[in-house]
Amino acid sequence: PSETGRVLSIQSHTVHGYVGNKSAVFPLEILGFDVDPIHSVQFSNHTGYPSFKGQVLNGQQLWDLIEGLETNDLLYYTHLLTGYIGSVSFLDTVLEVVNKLRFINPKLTYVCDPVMGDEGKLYVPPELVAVYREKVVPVASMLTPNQFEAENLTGLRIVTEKDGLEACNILHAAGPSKVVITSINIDDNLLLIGSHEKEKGQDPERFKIVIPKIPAYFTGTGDLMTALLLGWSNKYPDNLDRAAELAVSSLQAVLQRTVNDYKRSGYDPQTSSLEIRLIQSQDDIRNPEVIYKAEKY
Ligand code: ATP
Ligand code: PLP
Ligand code: PXL
Repeated sequence: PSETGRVLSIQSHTVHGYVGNKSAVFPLEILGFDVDPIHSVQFSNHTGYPSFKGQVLNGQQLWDLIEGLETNDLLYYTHLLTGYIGSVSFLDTVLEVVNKLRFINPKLTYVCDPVMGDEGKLYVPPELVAVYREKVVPVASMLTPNQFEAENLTGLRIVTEKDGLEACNILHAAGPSKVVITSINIDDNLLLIGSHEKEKGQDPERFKIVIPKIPAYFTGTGDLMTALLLGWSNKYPDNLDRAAELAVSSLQAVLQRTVNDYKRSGYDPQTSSLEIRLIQSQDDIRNPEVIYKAEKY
């Protein structure tokens, strides 16, 4: 395992609950990273609640923070992590941040969760899709779309395992050497597909992990998943399958604990979105027991 690093994480902040930076920063710190969070929004709670209030950072305000860091020579990062981004102007500024960080550290790893929607529905402005496809994917080192996002980025309809693998190939050709499609719905399972193109133009190493679907709806799991993939793939840079086994096993432990806690307090986990029991799961994040195994193709 190699050394850990310094992560700039540009994501949402919620006062209450665990999505965005609230779901990514703590696990990365547990895995030994220094994490500098920039909060792209500050909301009372995630947007799945009946209401929310708060502030949205614009592109200029993001750039102000970057300039503040630059003036003090604080812009050396090993990793940039981005998740949900709500506007084209903010995403364009993120692209400028990628450029600047790569100028300072040409080896910067940019881990991008191209959050656009789920289950056939977009929850970002439709203009963002083209910006992700044309400008963001080409500069990403690792990309972690879900099924719907991979469809939007590739133009493929993804129904089978084979479609998922095909989508990974298209995404590699567009830029990122590591691609993880975090979930494809197949019957009662979620299928994760990972692909690592170790040399440009060579056949990628590919694997899948089958995850039984828990009958509950969680929020912030995608954000936690991408953070864990960043963390473990930095420790195992040449074993994306190993990194994904560790990430999935931690995440499933968090989700099991979450469901059990809600049930114990007499709550039906199927009625609304659950806040993940992140802090209570710190041992499962630091030292996951690998229960979910990768199968190589
Ligand atoms: P994005 O952040 O890219 O929008 P997402 O939030 O849609 O992605 P998913 O792919 O849906 O992310 O989920 C991420 C991971 O969370 C999956 O790989 C899976 O391990 C886990 N997960 C989410 N919901 C469930 C569930 N109901 N049962 C089991 N695992 C789940
Ligand atoms: N729903 C809305 C309205 C969102 O803004 C987001 C932001 O990412 C999500 C769902 C995504 O949640 P998850 O990452 O758990 O799929
Ligand atoms: O990725 C989850 C997420 C991130 N940020 C905000 C959200 C959500 C999910 O609802 O509301 C602000």
